[in-house]
Amino acid sequence: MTFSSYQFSHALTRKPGRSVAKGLRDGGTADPDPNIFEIEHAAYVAALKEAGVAVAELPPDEGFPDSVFIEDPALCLRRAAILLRPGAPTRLGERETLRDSLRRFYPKVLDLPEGGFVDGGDILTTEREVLIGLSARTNEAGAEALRPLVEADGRPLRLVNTPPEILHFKTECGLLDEKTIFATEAILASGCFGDYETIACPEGEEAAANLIRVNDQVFLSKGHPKTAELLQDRGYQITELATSQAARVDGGLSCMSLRFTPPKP
Ligand code: CIR
Repeated sequence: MTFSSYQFSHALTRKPGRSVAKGLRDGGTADPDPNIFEIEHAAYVAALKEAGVAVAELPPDEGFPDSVFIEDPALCLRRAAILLRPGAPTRLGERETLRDSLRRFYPKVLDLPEGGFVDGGDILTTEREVLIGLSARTNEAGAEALRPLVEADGRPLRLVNTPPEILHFKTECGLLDEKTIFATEAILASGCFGDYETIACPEGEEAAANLIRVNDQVFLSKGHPKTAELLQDRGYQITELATSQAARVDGGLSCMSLRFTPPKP
């Protein structure tokens, strides 16, 4: 069986800890409630399983308040997994907490060389390329250090810009299928998607753009009725999930899992 860039057999997740209440955030949002976060996270994990994914769930890591956002410290490719270097100082150490877990699935776990910074939330992989959005967390030195590792895995890396008001590139875009990307007007205006088909996120529902395609399902953040209708009209099957607590610390659906298909030995 071959897997495309939205079909996955496995995912790695990490339960939120009590310390998630101290997670990083840009605005003055209220602290997330760890109990409600746990419930929303459990529903997310259940939806991954329902979509046909085997989920390896890691325990909370109280030392890293943002570690529920497991997508940021690593990148899972076709043949190798790469431990990245998250750009927020309090998150840099998260990379090491994933080494052993990734080794269970990947014979090759590589390290992004020191120097620059890259957050996984800035990386969008498609069938034919890997896009990396430069942002406040991902710089050019990090992206260029990543290039040879990604390209050795078989796809070119292309640098694009994340609009400055957006935390991560994928905060406001996501892959719907091999040729279609869903994105907000802010990201679309940068012209970075070239000849992909694009679907614009309805105005006022920008938080819905952090969607993920998982096998036959599109996971969509609850409370975005215009987006839900738009995607259903286009023939996508959607699974709506509550992200009220992740949103308080600038997180969403994509960042709460590493989705991958382990390479064949
Ligand atoms: C952070 O600021 O790093 C976390 N509070 C949120 C990370 C969200 N990750 C993502 O969008 N990929």
